[in-house]
Amino acid sequence: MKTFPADFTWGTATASYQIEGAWNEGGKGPSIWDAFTQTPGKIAEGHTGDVTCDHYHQMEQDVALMAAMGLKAYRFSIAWSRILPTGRGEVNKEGIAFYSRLLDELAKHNIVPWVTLYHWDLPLALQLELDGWLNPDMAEHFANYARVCFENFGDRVNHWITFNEPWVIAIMGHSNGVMAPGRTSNAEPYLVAHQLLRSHGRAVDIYRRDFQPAQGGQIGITNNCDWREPKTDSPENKAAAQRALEFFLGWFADPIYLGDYPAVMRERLGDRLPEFSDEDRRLLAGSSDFFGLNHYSTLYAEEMSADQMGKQNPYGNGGISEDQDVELSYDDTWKTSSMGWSMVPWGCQKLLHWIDERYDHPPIVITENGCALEDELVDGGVRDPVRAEFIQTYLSACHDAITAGIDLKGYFVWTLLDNFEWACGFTKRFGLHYTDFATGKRYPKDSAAAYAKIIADNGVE
Ligand code: PNW
Repeated sequence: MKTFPADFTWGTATASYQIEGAWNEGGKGPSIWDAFTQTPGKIAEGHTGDVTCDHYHQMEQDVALMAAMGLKAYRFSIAWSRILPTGRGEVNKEGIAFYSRLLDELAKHNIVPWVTLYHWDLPLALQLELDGWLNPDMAEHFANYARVCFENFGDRVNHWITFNEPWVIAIMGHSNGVMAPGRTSNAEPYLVAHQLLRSHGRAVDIYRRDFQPAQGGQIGITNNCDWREPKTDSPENKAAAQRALEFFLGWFADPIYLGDYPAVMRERLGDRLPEFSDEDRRLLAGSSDFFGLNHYSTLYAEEMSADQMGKQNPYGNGGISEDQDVELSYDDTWKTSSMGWSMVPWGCQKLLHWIDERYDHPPIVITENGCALEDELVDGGVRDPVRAEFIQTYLSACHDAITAGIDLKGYFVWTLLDNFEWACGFTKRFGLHYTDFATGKRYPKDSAAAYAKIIADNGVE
């Protein structure tokens, strides 16, 4: 048995748009995801999050599922447009009431809430009126929204995450257009990323000054990063893998931990990469109490050959390919999930070491890890040994990292239950529980029991 530290956090994660439904109920305003999914052609099979898991109406039952697994923590996100229907102005009391009930229900079961303020569902009005994250004024609006959340929920929330995966917002929302608001540009991702970072800095400043002293919680940001393994030992390929990691994670973590964007990004992007003001820099420095990491997969990286340049999908390759000149590939021996993502536990371990070294040993929390499979409901159950093995092997790699001195504090499985998987709609199932979207019923998969056992043992075999 590989036993974890006694205070290790065991959780699952979800996001508002993916599970809540009730898109136009309870005084909620529309978000960019409502508009995006309701636009024909954007989502697989025309699916939307209008209803999805209907968690808005089934919240108590969902907390009961968590309690049945012995979960210690639950990470969820707040829908900004439930709190402020147009993103600013009057607070919607029904929205506050919903999340208050959720927090009280979690408290009843001793499940610790980890609350994400922004998991991609921007109030539509802010997109239409202000151009969303392209607008420098967004920092003020986000900070005001954050303040409303700290005021109303901070008595019960001690773990805040400002943003989920700014990389996805920038690249998939503004470069390849796969995610809302569905823009395609080579310039906008860098501008959007800059405003997301500034907004994070502002919200953290407010929390630290006006709430943290009395409430005593922690605040941070969650970034996503997959591992990039040099395809060969050549200096070019090693440099390519390092460059890919700096364009992926360094882009967002360097300004917080090291004071500015990675030098390699500045070299390659020049004026396309905005500059931080002194004030921004001051607010960003040390603005994360923990290093939130969403990690799913691994690919080989190599220097892009001249004959490949321009032939690749310009927006593919895990970033804007011509900006990083990195070619990515799979190893044929790797298992893949139904997302086509490779399952490589040692990649997770190497990434934890990379973070530990580059950012001077921060406390790390894996705020998402999991896999999508072709699950089938048979006799009210789902046999998903591959998911159980995925979790077990990734946790085993995490344990090795802890043994080697990495300060890993917690792990959240993505996700509690099958839900609306963004552009893939309901075609991809990541849950520990099977959701029958026709009836709204949930069924525990075998992996839910496997994870419950890991939690009960506080360790993996
Ligand atoms: C994360 N990529 O998204 C999100 O935080 C979740 O909402 C989502 O359901 C989950 O992972 C599974 O997709 C990602 O292409 C989306 O690298 C895309 C990527 C990574 C994470």
